[in-house]
Amino acid sequence: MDQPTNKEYLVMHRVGDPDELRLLRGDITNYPSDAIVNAANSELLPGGGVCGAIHRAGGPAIADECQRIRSERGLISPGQAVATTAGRLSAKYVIHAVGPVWQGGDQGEAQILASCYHECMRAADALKLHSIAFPAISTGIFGYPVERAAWVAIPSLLEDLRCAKHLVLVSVVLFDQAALDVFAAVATAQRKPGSGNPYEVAIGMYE
Ligand code: AR6
Repeated sequence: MDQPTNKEYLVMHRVGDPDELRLLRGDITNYPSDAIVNAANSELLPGGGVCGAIHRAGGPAIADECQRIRSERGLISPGQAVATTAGRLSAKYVIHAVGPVWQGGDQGEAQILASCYHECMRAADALKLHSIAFPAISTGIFGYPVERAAWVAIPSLLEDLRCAKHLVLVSVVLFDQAALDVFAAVATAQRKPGSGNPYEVAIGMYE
């Protein structure tokens, strides 16, 4: 399956009925989902990138709750996630996940990144949410190569979605077209014979 060119598209990765992993381009701050995930820092401070955008759009209630959590729990380790209010956002919760800083790949970065996805999925399912949306954690300021991140994110999310009790829709909202193309290519490659991935993948177009 080739990726479309010069068109907006989304990738639908059907895991069951109605469970679906969706990959698309967009701004996660206005994406409709019960929870959106923030690519956070260990201090849970409003930073740059998607974190800054989420705090700006959601307003000070998010940073206030982050500060409360920080004073109770201390630093959040890479690979962990905590849920807060979503403030003014349409989501019910923001789940703050601390990704790994890329250090060349032999410092456990992949395991830490997988843990981020697993912890967010576990938290959202425990909150009995039906939908969750992720950015490509660690692939901006933290420097994780996008293709390697996709090879961690997609199998982690598929595995967790299959086991989830409440979650039925998991979206990965990629900020730029290049990142979506990479994630779409990885999703498609996972369907290759012998990949062991039994799921159906479809690419839908929209104008
Ligand atoms: N919607 C979706 N994705 C976005 C958006 C958006 N509105 N804005 C950026 N991205 P980054 P990290 C993408 O740097 O690498 C912060 O300061 C972006 O293109 O936000 O995990 C935190 O506080 C990239 O692909 O997060 C931490 O200190 C992806 O989101 C540190 O940066 C992640 O990029 C975390 O770095």
